[in-house]
Amino acid sequence: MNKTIRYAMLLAGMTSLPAMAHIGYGGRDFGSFDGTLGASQTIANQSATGNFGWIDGTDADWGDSHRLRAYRFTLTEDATVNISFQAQVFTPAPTEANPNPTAVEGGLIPGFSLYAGLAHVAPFGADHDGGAGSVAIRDAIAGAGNTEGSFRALTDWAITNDNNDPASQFTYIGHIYDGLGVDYGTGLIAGADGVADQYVSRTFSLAAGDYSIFVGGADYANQDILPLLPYGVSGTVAVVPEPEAYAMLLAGLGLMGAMVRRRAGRG
Ligand SMILES: [Ca+2]
Ligand SMILES: [Ca+2]
Ligand SMILES: [Ca+2]
Repeated sequence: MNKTIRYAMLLAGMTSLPAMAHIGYGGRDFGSFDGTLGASQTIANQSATGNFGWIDGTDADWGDSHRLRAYRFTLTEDATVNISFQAQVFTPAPTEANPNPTAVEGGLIPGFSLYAGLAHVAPFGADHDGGAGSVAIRDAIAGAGNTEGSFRALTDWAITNDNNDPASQFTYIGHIYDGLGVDYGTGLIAGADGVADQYVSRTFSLAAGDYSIFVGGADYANQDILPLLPYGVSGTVAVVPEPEAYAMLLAGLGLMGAMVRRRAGRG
């Protein structure tokens, strides 16, 4: 579609929505974990606007971070964590501006990327795609006017606030998205989980530090469907055994099984 027409349609869609939130973690901080196995935190009743925010950050013109939700967590020690997100239907709490909210859409096709690093948090101003500093960061890499936003799902990216504070750096660690895989003309986007069940889960072995997760939809074609609706999502971060330890445990169980069988055979 002609870029100008698409932009006009986007603007038309935005006027019917509440004010767009810049990048923030309010209500979406999974908290702090040490290496204690089994520690876990779930955050439900969140929503992303539109069902395409994540996959739109895999293409040549990058993506708009307003179409995703940012989450954070902290590891005080090295740990292996499982991160999962799934579609969720819920009715938002009433507010003064919206005393009778309707239920969110339940059809989120989730995708997420994990990064080391955090966006600016208070007392600093919130990061957003439209500020002069953020545009300058993008133009320096992709050329002037070649991007629709700062979000990149498959690699590092950076963004800043209206005060031009030193940029927030997101160092890419990994990603996953729901379903059999999307190809919008440039080949299959790697990282589909192979099961279209509106659920994604991936395990990462991480060093101590601060992490951001950006979650959004993976329905590339959906970005032309207006108005943009909120799609509900629930997510969990859990400390799990290292893959190596888990493999050793399974091998150990297998060995015990063999010994038991041999003993039984002798009897
Ligand atoms: Ca894009
Ligand atoms: Ca787009
Ligand atoms: Ca899945």
